[in-house]
Amino acid sequence: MLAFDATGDERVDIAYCNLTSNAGAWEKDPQARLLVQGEEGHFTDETGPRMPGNNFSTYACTNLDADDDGDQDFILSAIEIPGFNSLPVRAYANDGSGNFTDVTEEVLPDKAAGRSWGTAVGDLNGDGQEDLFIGGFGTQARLLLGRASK
Ligand SMILES: [Ca+2]
Ligand SMILES: [Ca+2]
Ligand SMILES: [Ca+2]
Repeated sequence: MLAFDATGDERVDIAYCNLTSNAGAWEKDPQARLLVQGEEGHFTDETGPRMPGNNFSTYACTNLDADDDGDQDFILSAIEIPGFNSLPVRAYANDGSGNFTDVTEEVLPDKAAGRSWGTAVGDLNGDGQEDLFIGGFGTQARLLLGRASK
């Protein structure tokens, strides 16, 4: 679960990702969800209009400003369940108002696939760009170095 301002109104929102089950049968909807904070601290589930639909399960998610445009984007470590199969890590770009679009194919290398597990963000090579580490369960862990946008 993540708490960050997705919508750009300086109120913290809540995003979370889900597994349908612990590698067993389909049990619950694994849709990643976004709860938007309104006035007086009330949260509304705005997943439908704001988030891409997903049937994959997600072990972990993280937020970072991946495209350097000042808003927080979203990374999901996706796994196919039932089964326990590798999938590409997903990247969702924020339009600045908290509407997310799946931009995986444009921004992540093909090799960013696996049974992805926990994720962490930090500038590991000291170039000022955030980098992304993706753990793997029985598959290769990945380190993706951020590049400055042109
Ligand atoms: Ca907000
Ligand atoms: Ca951004
Ligand atoms: Ca870096």
